Amino acid sequence: MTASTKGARGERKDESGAVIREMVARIDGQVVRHEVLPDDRERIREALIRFADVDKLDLVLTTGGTGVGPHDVTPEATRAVIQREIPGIAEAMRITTLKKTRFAMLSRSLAGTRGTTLIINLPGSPKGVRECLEAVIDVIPHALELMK
Ligand code: MTE
Ligand code: CU1
Repeated sequence: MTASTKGARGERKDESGAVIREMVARIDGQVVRHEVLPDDRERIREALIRFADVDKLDLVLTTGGTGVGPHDVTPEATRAVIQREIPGIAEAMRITTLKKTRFAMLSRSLAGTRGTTLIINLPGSPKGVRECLEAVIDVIPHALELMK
């Protein structure tokens, strides 16, 4: 799920979506849904609940809206839907990628579970998505296995 007000209006191409597709293929996963939503806490919250409770997806990766801008609300929407937080996933993304980009400390990304769905926030830039997923992707299959 891409959180981008400009993306939702069709004013910005979604490059992070392609990076997610490529990274998910590394763990033999396949992207079955892709939605671009505006930075709207309620819309994002509703979509996350639907992905978990109705579509019952294994993994939901969000991109964007994790920073400290006035419109960045993805972590708040995620906080409202997860039942169990997995702080280590977000910690690993920040610790690992801080060595490359000091700005990594500005992402407020969260990760957690809702039912059998794992939800992970990623920053908005394609570079950020790649770096953060590289830091955690190999552990995701084991997490999903444990959640069943
Ligand atoms: N993390 C990594 N690994 N690489 C990056 O380039 N960009 C940072 C940070 N996390 C970045 C990153 C920047 S510049 C910002 S402002 C925050 O993520 C929040 O980005 P977002 O609001 O697009 O989610
Ligand atoms: Cu930034």
